[in-house]
Amino acid sequence: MSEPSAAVPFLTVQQHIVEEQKRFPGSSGEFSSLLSGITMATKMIQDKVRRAGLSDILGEHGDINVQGERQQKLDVYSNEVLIHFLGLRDSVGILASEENENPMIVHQGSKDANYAIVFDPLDGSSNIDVNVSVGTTFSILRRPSGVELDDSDAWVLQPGNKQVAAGYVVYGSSTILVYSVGNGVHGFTLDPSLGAYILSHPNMRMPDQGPYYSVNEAYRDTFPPRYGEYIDRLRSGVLGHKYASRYIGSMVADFHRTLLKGGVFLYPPTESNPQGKLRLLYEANPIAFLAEQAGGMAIDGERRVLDIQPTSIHQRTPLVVGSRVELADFERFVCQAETKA
Ligand code: P6P
Repeated sequence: MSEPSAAVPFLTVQQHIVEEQKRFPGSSGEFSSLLSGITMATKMIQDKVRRAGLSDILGEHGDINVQGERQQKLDVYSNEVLIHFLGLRDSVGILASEENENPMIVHQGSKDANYAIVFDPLDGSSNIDVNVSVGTTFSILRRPSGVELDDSDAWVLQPGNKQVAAGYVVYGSSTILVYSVGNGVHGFTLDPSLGAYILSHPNMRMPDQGPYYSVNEAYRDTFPPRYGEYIDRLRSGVLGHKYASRYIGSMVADFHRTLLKGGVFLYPPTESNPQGKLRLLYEANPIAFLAEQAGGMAIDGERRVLDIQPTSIHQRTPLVVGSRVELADFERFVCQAETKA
């Protein structure tokens, strides 16, 4: 069982969000209700992830999802659990998932339905069978004024700077929930003996500079040339030290390390994914929100990710996210060079 320490008060995530939502006059407990949907669902997901090798849940579900990817059984389970628990909240009007082609309307006609939740139920799921960390990402948007439930696109196709909350759960050597409601970034470690997420990383700050760059270098030949030259700069020591490379191939895990240790994570445009591989609404936006709240930065190679106006629910974007020193150098070396070109 986690023991309280003088440095960190012994708080559950529910107790923490009650304090946080006092910043939102009239929020009437909506956030704690929404977040309890996330915590309940992810506790069930992590239980399956931890036992994936023991139950008949490994391997492919056989179906192909909207991304054209073979659905892993855990993908399907995770999606169904999140839809169930988030759909129970009267304050939720729209759910949108990486696994579903279209947004889902819940609580038709409820006057309290003021939030849309966009999520990737199990990011990195291709790593499940080889026991590599995977994650759940979520983004919470407020209903645009004057928009009805049946205009579900209007609810979700909002720029990331409209997010009222965002976060992820990383199912790694421990299960950690990281979230922000715009008042800093806070991390909670699941205590299996209590079945509760306990505050373990209050007020997380991304180091101004880090030791690592994180990119799939197998595609380097198809990056825009300046990206490869930028990576060479990091390796050369021009920023004060020679960077090491870390790449897990699971965005949530790669970002979680970047948040804790600093550095830069990149998924550039490639030949097979000229718009980048990562999804704007439920991968890049929540990550960018957290990065900025923790003192870091997130761009799409040209502009702030959070300022991108989405045009479709599953649209992709390039992503460069991380510490201020590395991102400022990227902007000078890559963005400004391309502007001059
Ligand atoms: P690649 C996992 O499939 C994912 O969507 C992200 O979690 C991860 O960052 C990326 O794809 C890895 O892609 O092309 O390097 O295998």
